[in-house]
Amino acid sequence: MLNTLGLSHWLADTPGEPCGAGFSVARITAVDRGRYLIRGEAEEVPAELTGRFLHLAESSVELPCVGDWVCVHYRDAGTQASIHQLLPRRSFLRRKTAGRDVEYQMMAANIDVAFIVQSCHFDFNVPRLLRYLVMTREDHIDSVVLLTKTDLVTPQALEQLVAQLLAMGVTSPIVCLSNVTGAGVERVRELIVPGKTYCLLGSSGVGKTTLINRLLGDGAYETRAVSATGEGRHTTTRRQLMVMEHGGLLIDMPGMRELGMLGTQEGIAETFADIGAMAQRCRYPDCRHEHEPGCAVRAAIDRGGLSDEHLQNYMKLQKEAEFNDLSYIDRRKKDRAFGRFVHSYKKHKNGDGV
Ligand SMILES: Nc1nc2c(ncn2[C@@H]2O[C@H](COP(=O)(O)OP(=O)(O)OP(=O)(O)O)[C@@H](O)[C@H]2O)c(=O)[nH]1
Ligand SMILES: [Mg+2]
Ligand SMILES: [Zn+2]
Repeated sequence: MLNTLGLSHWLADTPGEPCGAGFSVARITAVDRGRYLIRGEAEEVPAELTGRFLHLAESSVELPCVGDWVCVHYRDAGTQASIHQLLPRRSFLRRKTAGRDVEYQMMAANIDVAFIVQSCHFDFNVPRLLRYLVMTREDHIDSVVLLTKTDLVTPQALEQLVAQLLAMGVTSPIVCLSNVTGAGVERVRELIVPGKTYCLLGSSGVGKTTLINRLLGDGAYETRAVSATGEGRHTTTRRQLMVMEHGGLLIDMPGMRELGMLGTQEGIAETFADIGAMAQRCRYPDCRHEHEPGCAVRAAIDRGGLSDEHLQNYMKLQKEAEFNDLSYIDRRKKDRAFGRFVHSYKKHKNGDGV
């Protein structure tokens, strides 16, 4: 059971018993406003953090998120559990929270591959796609681009979209699919390896949940009434991990409105490696590739060896990352959202900390 959840894969570098005597290892399968679901040897059960866990956590980053491995203690004949310890993360996805203060929010942990989902209809947006690629690369997570709703565009239009991505230097595999006709869905299934964990990232309404339903088989996950016109939408509100029949692990995520670029300099450098390589030949080491003499990047654009749009994307992300890093340092001392969370959680628990 635990290996079905990807444990052997996660333990590859850390042999031995991860939790102490009397504790069991389990995986967080869902998080919904401070309430957890976990899965260990048995069925999925609700779980809560111990008072001690909350007391020791110094920021929201140290709280469990979907995909985390934790040490738990079962109660009430195994129908409830308390979470005592968070096991080290092999990878995680985080983002800057929306709002004035720059804070982290953990999205998911122990991810092997991120499916970055965009619809080839209204949602298609290259700069946004690049942000997702930068974010996942920064966290050393492999990425696959999924273009959904191919039934709504002509094959020629689709070809153009893919050409745009390739021209922008996207090197991740790209799969085009339609949840309506089923075209391309089997290619996605073939990419999924048993025991590995995949998450689906992308804007609301691009078809993430619909695809998961297709991959899991009819009615396995969320049943919802969708009319012939596609009305009757069901917006995902919580992150949730599901097990495919052949053993692949899928995490559904709510659509994201704002994607923070916290601490992503390294990811940007890798995504725009072509620009980095050219910049080595600029006359001045601090060249901003604007109007400086001897700028190798500008020269490449003039020669037609680099697209101006690609450079603009790079500069925009670079500026954003610098800004966010600065404001984060200013504000990290007061993790106010976390304080509010602990407060409401303790109230919710009525002080019955374990
Ligand atoms: N035409 C067409 N419609 C699709 C396709 N995939 C999904 N849809 C429709 O698009 C709408 C949104 O799909 P969802 O799967 O709920 O989208 P989501 O990405 O999970 O959205 P959030 O949960 O809000 O993040 C639904 O009405 C689906 O029926 C597709 O390939 N083609
Ligand atoms: Mg959804
Ligand atoms: Zn330059």
